[in-house]
Amino acid sequence: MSFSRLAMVCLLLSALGSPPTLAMPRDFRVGNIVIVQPHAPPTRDGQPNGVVYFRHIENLGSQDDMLVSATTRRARRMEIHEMSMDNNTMRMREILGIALPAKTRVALMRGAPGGVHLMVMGLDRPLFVGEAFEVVLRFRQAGEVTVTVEVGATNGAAGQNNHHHGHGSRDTTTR
Ligand SMILES: [Cu+2]
Repeated sequence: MSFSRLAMVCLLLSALGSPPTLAMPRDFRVGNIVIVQPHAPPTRDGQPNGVVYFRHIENLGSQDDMLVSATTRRARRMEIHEMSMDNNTMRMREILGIALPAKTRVALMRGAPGGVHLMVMGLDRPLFVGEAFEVVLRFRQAGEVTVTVEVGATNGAAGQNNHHHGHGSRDTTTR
């Protein structure tokens, strides 16, 4: 390959590597914990709460770990939730943490078994597609890490924010 062609390829690659507007979810690491693609669906005007999902969180270590808390400057507080069926009604409740067994990858996408997610309670303003915000995650063993959460329809389910019951939104019942 000639030098100029190589230079061209490099130019193309660097152009691809830095998309100016369309942000892609990224991966983060702290100790043996890898946090893959933190993302959040957009929220509507007046909707007080949002949700953060991950493609997965993986524990590469040989010691069990647990995600025990999360915080963000964008909201009053965050909680860890899981979904369950109760008399044909989907409910969610706060749990103490997300278990991350050694050498295991835990799926935390919308619709994944268990329906575990991070709830962002009391947003300062709506989450818009294309923006990003920082969340600090605390793991019992691995410690603390700041991740960037991309807002977008990364799960192919845009506009379906109404699986969240009982958190102050009026229109939470599924029609
Ligand atoms: Cu929730």
